This record gives sequence, structure tokens and C-alpha cells, in this order.
Amino acid sequence: MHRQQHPIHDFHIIESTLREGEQFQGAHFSTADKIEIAQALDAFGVEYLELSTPIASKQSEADLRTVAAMPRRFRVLTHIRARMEEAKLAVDCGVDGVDIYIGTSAYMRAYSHGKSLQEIIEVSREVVRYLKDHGIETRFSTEDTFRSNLADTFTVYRAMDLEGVHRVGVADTVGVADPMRTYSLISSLRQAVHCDIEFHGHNDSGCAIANALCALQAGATHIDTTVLGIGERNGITALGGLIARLYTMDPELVKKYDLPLLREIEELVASKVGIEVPFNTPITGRTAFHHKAGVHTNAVLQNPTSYEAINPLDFGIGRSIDLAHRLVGWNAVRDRAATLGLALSEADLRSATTQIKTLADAGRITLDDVDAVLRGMVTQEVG
Ligand code: HCA
Ligand code: CU
Repeated sequence: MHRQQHPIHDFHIIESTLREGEQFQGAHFSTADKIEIAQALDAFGVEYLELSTPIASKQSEADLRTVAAMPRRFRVLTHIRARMEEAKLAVDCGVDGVDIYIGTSAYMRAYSHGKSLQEIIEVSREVVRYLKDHGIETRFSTEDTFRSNLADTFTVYRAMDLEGVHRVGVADTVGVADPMRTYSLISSLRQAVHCDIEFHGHNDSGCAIANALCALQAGATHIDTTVLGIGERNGITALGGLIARLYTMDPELVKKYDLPLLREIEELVASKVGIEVPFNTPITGRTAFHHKAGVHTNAVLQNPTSYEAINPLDFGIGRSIDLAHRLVGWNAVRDRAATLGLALSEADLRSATTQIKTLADAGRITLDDVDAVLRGMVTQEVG
């Protein structure tokens, strides 16, 4: 990491749930679904929405026109191959920007489009010129960047930078990048082009969020996300995960978004694609603010920051303190007794804690069992 890190203050989210996310196994968005998701993301405050290419189907074209025409704050993008007929249709649909992508890796050159480097540059140039002439924000990305010959890829990026694209995009199409490689590639690219830089990272090896962070630290300005990370295979950088990552560095970085909406946006998208929000999703997962071991609950009851990197209240979410298990500590039991309005001595509280542990050793217990033990202590005292 020889080059200096960039401060991350001015980054933009390109929300691709309606493009990359449409490539998720369970996704089949109706027009109404797309509008509902677009409205939710608009309220959250993402800067861009990327939708599938209008040449995919008649419905895709109609939906792109509909979303482009809706009242909104985000800019509408569509995602196209470097082909003139696709670019013309995109412009006709009323988009603000177009994301062009083409494969430069040997795999793509051999098995996908079969073009040479010079041919790639020529077709892309024509498309970029056409879009710029029509006042369209233009991005050019190379698919499978991390498995491409970097000298070749940079030649294409430089040519597109000179052509005046707004951004070049780096795509980790098969999720092979790691944070150090991402940092190093984007740092080099930062030196090579003048335009903005976008990063699109797949999560095949679980690095998509970390790679997105390193891309920003190396000078990227735009990050592709989808809600819950849905996409081809196991998807890309998750919107909520990226927010969590940046928030833990500095909450100011993400205060431009309406954070308490995150949970309902995820639930909305989860229900549309037939999945549950996974328990370990950053911030919104069912157990994200669940505190259990006695050592943890004791500290959290005094100051939640002791075991929370993120304040759930900033996201409109509560925390839970779990007492119904053998790892319970007597401080948490005291807190529960106070909540129930029971005045018990320390000796009683310690004895109640022992009883709860004994019960829990015998089998799974619930908060009702804990409460029964505590109430039992009062009855004993009175009796
Ligand atoms: C895909 C294409 C893409 C494009 C990314 C980009 C990828 O595989 O469907 O436009 O930068 O991952 O390479 O999503
Ligand atoms: Cu992708």
C-alpha cells in the first residue's frame, strides 16, 4: 500500500438492484415492483439507480421509460453493451446516464464478443461519442477487470478517458479480487485517468464490501450496490453492508442517506425475491444487536458502545439483552428485576442467577422462565 489513501468524503452509490439485482435467482420484478423499489431507494437518497438494458425485453424497455419519467431525485442509468442500437434505444428511453461495459479479458475476447483491443476501442468510441452528443452521462467499464491483462485494460480506459467519459468502471465480475489487489489496481488507475472511477465487486469469496471500501480509499468515487447484495450467483456489495462499513469509520459519511429506511427497503426487496433477510446482515439482521454473554450484557447495560460499533437507534432499530440462558450474568438479572419493578437484595439476585443457570442447563428456557424465578424470589421473601 505505497500510495497514500484518499479521504472518502465524496462518494456516490449506484444502486443496481433493478439491474444486477434482476440477475438474482429469485428476482422477477413487475412494473409495480420496480416503481416501489425505486421510490424506496429514492427516499433513502441513493444518487443513482441502474436498470436493465431496454433491449432485454419489451417490458424492460417500458419499465425503463416509466422509471425515467417518475418524479425522483436519483439519476437513472441503464447498462448496455458497446453497441450503437442499444445506445440509441437507451437515449430514447429518457435516461440520464448510460453504463457501457465490454469484456477485455482473454476469456471475453475469445468466447464472448471476439474483438481485438483496437476493435474494442473503436466500437466503444463511437458509442461514447453518440451518448456525449446527446448530453448523456457516460461510464465505460471493462468486465472481468481482475482477470484481464492490465496493460490492455488501461489502454482502453485511457482511450475512453480521452474521449471524455464521466467515469471508467472496474468490475470484479467473478469475485476474485481481494482488498489489497483492489486497492492497488484502483490506485494505479487513479494515476492513469482523469475521470471518476466506479467499482463493481462480486461477493463469491465474501470480499465485496471490503473491496468496495478499498476501492474508495484508493480513489474510486462511485460504488455499485444492490439491496442485500442480490445479483448473479451470490451477488455483489450490499447497500446496507457498505453503509455499515462506512458508518463505523465515520457516521458523517453516510448521514446524507435516510438510514432508518434501510430495514424496510431490505424487507421489501427480500419479499419480492422470496428470501428472508439473513440473520447476519450488517445492521438489520435479526441478531445484529442481540447481546447475550454476561460480560457483554453487563457492559452494554452501562454503555452500549462497549459492545456496539454501530448505534442501532440511528437506524431506528432497538437492541436486545438476552437473559434466558446459562451464560447470564447477575447484572443483567438485576436490570430485569428493576424492569419488573421487583426490589431484590444482591444476595437474592445472585441466587436467582444461579437458579436461572441451573434451569438453563436442564433445557432451553425463555424470558418467562427468568421472570418466574425473579417473582419467586419475592414470594419467598414475603413468605
Ligand atoms: C455481468 C456484468 C457486470 C457488469 C459490471 C459493470 C459484471 O456479469 O452481468 O458494468 O461494471 O459483473 O461484470 O455486472
Ligand atoms: Cu456484476
